[in-house]
Amino acid sequence: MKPLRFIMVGGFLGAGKTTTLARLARFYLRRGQKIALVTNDQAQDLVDTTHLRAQGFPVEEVPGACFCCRFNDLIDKVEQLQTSQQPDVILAEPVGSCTDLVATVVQPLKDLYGNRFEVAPYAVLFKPSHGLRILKGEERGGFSPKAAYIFRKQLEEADVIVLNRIDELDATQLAELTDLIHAAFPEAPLLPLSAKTGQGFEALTEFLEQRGHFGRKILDIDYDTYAQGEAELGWLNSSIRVVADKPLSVDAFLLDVISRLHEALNQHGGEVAHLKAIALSEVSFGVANLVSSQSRAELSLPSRSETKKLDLIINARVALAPEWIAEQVRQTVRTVCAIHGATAEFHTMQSFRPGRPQPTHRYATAK
Ligand SMILES: Nc1nc2c(ncn2[C@@H]2O[C@H](COP(=O)(O)OP(=O)(O)O)[C@@H](O)[C@H]2O)c(=O)[nH]1
Ligand SMILES: [Mg+2]
Repeated sequence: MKPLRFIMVGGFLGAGKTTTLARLARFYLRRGQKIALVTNDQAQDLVDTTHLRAQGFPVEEVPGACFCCRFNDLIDKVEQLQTSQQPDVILAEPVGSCTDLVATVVQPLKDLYGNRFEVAPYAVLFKPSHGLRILKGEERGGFSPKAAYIFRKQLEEADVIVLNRIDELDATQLAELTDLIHAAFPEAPLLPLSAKTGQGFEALTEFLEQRGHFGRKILDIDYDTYAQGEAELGWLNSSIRVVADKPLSVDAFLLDVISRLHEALNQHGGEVAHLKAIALSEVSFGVANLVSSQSRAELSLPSRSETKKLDLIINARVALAPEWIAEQVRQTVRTVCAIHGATAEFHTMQSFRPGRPQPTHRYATAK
């Protein structure tokens, strides 16, 4: 059997992984290659999985912990996709608070499954909103030093650093970020790109085509700091049925939910790593995002539709107590429902702090 190309794209929460993978998926499909995706989260009800499926892609999800801790589940999901889709390329998105993926995922894939998978160079997205503050060493980079530690470690193990969102950067900002990244990670090639517009995307696809000595940067990492940094984030996944008397605007509803949550969370000073929501009606779907406390809520994918019934999924990763985030989500959804003449029925509400990562495998040296 021809080895299956395995492409994993890492990066912090909200860096643009899902947007990049969806663009890569469309690129390979246009080239006549079959693709399938594997997503990953600490819990069920991941917005990204629903979003990618709604775009028509075959997607399997590894829930419950990161790929490194659920390595065998990752293999199972890939095998399921091989049977159902016969893909040429697997696109994998790890959890955005996860690092040490070269030692725990890339190396085991190469060593234990080298005859079945051909692992592509490991690309990690750089998120400007938090990255600028963290690399400048600002007193509060938006997160504690332990969360900033994870952010840096993710980039340290990259074969290529992808500076995303260049559509939002002017020449001065781009030059400043480029200098900071080169100074912090002098050995890594740097590709500036916009996953949103596609600018610079060709260089990424060319880089990912390469074969050779990639996926070998094993981190020197302190798992205590890593675990504590991850546990500082409150994690919430919730699914909600919304029913209205009269048709409501899906986009206005979504934006209201994310903007009002943003306001509520800001009042308590907890940095937002990523807040996102997807709303699905019978005919359409829309997605709204917020990628940092300093950013603005945006409708990343408008549905341009009205409906009397929608299924809403909310994911929040915020440096605040998870119970408190859950309470804000409940209150905000009820308030927005009242404004739009609707009622909410909460189906699931999972809120917690991620547990200590315990990888299935960890390679101390590269094979
Ligand atoms: N302006 C801009 N927005 C982007 C870009 N890439 C991603 N985004 C937006 O950033 C948010 C988070 O992106 P997503 O792909 O979900 O990030 P992930 O958490 O790393 O998977 C979404 O609102 C995207 O639309 C980009 O290149 N430019
Ligand atoms: Mg994602």
